[in-house]
Amino acid sequence: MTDSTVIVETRGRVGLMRINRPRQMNALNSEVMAQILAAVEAFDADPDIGAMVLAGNERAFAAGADIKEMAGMGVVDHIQSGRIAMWQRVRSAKKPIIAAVSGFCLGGGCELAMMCDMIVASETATFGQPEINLGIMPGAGGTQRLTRAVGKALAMEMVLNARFISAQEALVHGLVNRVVPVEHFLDEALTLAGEIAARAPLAVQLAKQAVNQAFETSLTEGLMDERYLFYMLFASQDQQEGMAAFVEKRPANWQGK
Ligand code: CO8
Repeated sequence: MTDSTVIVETRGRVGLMRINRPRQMNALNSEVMAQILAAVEAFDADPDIGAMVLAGNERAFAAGADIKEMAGMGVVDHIQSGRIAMWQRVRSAKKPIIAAVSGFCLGGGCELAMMCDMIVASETATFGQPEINLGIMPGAGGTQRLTRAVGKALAMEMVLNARFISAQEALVHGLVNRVVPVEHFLDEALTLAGEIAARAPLAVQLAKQAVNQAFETSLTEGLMDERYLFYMLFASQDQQEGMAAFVEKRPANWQGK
């Protein structure tokens, strides 16, 4: 299925999605986004999958939304198509998604990576929100998630002045989890996803939800949600199994129940 604009496969308990428009720098047109969303939702519903990896290729994770597709759109087209609202469905996945980023990660591409839960970057990764060069601004989280991740000072430069940052800068500023040589970036992301996919599934899902609450809500709301989610896990078999396994000094056998 290499003619598909998103190559979808499984590696053990990890669902892998690779954006495949190399001649267009993996620009995110409607077809690519529809395929990513379909794959995310299918993996999310599949009990044999515990985590996902979203990747591009070595040269580009994605150089943004497809400018050629967007050029003729008006405000009414945007409102009626609801395209940006649909992208939010990536963020709505219950299972963790790791973005494996190499090369250009710009505009909507950077926003898509930031909708994921972690970012593994290659040494060549370049992050930016250059929408200002097109006379527009980020519309899918680039002013919000980026600012919370890297802080106001750097976000202002990136959004208002199209400053690109390297993988190392992104690491220093907390945008990415780790930076690895380009030949390893996909394997590193798959390994990390595989480790998480082997953990207690319910606890992973609720813990992801709780960390996202910290990122997206006030501390008071986040603490209340965290407490509620913590209590909920005490209704699971995995909680009993995990604690019994600790006491009995044996590995836990997770059921996801
Ligand atoms: N859209 C469409 N085509 C693109 C895009 C893009 N974002 N980026 C690259 N391409 C195409 C080029 O047009 C070119 O095609 P062709 O060969 O037919 O001319 C091909 O990919 C290769 O690109 P370049 O020749 O430009 O390659 P370079 O190595 O010289 O440059 C860059 C690489 C720096 C990545 C350059 O292509 C570039 O600046 N791209 C645009 C980056 C950008 O502005 N991104 C932001 C887009 S706007 C956005 O993402 C808003 C999101 C809002 C939310 C979603 C709304 C629905």
